[in-house]
Amino acid sequence: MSQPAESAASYSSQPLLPTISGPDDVKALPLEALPQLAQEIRDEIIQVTSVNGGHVGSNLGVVELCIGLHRVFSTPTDQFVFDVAHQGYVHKLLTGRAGEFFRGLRKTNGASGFLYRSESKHDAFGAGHAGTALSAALGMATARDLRGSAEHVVAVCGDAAFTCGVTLEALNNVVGSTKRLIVVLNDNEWSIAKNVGAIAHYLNRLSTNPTYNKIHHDLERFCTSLPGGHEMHRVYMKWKRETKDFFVESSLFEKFGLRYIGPVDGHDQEKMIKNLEFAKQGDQTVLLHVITKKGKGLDAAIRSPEKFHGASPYDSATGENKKGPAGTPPNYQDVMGKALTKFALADSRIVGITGAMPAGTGLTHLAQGCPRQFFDVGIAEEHAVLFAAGLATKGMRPVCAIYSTFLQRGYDQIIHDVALQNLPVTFCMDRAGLSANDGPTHHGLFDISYLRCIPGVTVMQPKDEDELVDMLHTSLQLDGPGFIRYPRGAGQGTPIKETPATLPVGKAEVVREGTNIMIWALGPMVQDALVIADRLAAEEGLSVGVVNARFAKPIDHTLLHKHATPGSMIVTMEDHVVTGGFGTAVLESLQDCDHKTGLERIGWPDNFVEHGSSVEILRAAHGLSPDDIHQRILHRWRSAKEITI
Ligand SMILES: Cc1ncc(C[n+]2csc(CCOP(=O)(O)OP(=O)(O)O)c2C)c(N)n1
Repeated sequence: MSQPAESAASYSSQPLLPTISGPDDVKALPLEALPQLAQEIRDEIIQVTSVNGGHVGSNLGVVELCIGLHRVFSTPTDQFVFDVAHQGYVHKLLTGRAGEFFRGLRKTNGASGFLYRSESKHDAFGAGHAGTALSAALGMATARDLRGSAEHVVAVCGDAAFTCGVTLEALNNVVGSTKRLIVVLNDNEWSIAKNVGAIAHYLNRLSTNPTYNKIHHDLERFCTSLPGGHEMHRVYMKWKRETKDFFVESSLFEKFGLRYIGPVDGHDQEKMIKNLEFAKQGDQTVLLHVITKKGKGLDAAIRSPEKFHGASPYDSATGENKKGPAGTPPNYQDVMGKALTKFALADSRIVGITGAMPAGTGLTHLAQGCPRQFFDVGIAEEHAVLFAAGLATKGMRPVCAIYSTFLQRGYDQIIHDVALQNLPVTFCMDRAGLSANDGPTHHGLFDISYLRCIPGVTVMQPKDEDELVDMLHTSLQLDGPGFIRYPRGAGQGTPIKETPATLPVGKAEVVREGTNIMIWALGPMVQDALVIADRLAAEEGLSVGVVNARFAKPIDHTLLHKHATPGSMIVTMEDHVVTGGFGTAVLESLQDCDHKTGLERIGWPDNFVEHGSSVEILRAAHGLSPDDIHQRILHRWRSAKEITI
């Protein structure tokens, strides 16, 4: 399905990509070889992502841009800061990571799907969350100035990065921080979904104003055709900057002290190189506005940019997703989105808010079923939370659907604006727990710890998708903030009741009674706990009970203390860091009442967990496979008995 490059065949019959072991090899190629290199890079990205999944569209769109960057600048001395860093595949392929390592993209021991300083000296700054590039690049450029060195710092930002508050904060500080910085604005008009808001509209006007662009293209062609064209081109670019305001209101970026260059066709390799060279000259802070096509080279990705933003494995010929096993239960996100739509249709006070992730959070269902009650605010989690707080003051029942990891952005707003004023905002924290192949920037492993310390909040996790609907229903009736965490991917296959239940807040559910050991499990860990309990009973003759804890705050102290009998043992299980998590809440509760019961807390260790091929592989690598947990519980039980004897 990859489209043939016009001149790809004309340079060499030998593949070029295997000859690229670093940026110097990119520089050594003649200009005529670059279309073939671009085509091979696209083929490789399609080949690898069709098997491993990954960020297809964003990377196919930046091929010429990244080749241009490595032709004009020299990493690691010069530094590129990629926003989100999900579009770093081309950069990886040009900096010595092609071959087996790249083929293992997002898999255990393979290349990460994002950029990490620890992965390569060419990765100047790590990321996975959006909007960080401009601030970080500004810091690096300022450090360079203070230290008196000469390297270039280039921030590469997508158009959606400019919907992030932090990008705008950095923009506001360019003038006061440095006199030399290059910002490449890679404008493809898409976030994950279509980019939203006034800035997206403004960029669209900048790139599509027909009068301006016609004059610009004619004059540029004319200048470069003259003898001494380079100088003419320079004079022309100056004129262009100065006249752009006349055609397209005013160039916003100039007001922030960035010389605006563009718009430039990001797939015209020669133009890309020429404009990057121009941006590199002298002491200046510039913004190079590059227009690219998300998914270029793969028809299916051009047709469906949202689906191919972060795609699961697909057929490279048809673009169809490779089928999972038959009968896979629906994803948690879809269950939530459909339930919310049903509730919103029955109650006009209910509204759903997403920060640029309508499909990922399941809010597409609401957007389609109840569009007036749906808001996509862009990559603006802080604003999403505050916006919800404002809505709640007027009697609305807002639901913020934000991945656990991205809600970290809205922490002050959660405390200062929602919790302190006890406003009834519901937070649906998708991707809570391990997000295996995306890695540490995307694991949702900290939310219980960062929420549990806030007074008055309710934090819960359902054991299955039916209970998720109950929790949403319950949270929408709370007088204050409610947080529901649930994992990525498919539910347990539990049928959803017609009428949801209102759960008693702070009450756990005993799934199975036991007298020796009680496992208090949170969320889908309940299923694992049942398997472990069966095995401990069958192999060791122990009576092991299982509790579906449901609430990480408030926890069910009464039931817990009932289980904390002398000689028995309590085990907690959570898909969350053990530090400050649910197990710690249990520990504190037992400690406060001076219970001496043995307690084993199972959760992720106090480390950043790497990316890996699957949750199972990562659990095994960190001593959290069901077998490891079984052994830990048994070991703890036996040692406690020895001490008692
Ligand atoms: C704080 C945060 N919120 C949400 C996301 C999810 N996310 C990843 S990429 C992306 C869109 C990026 O769009 P853009 O910067 O324009 O780059 P493109 O993929 O279009 O090249 C979003 C919303 C994120 N990474 N970080």
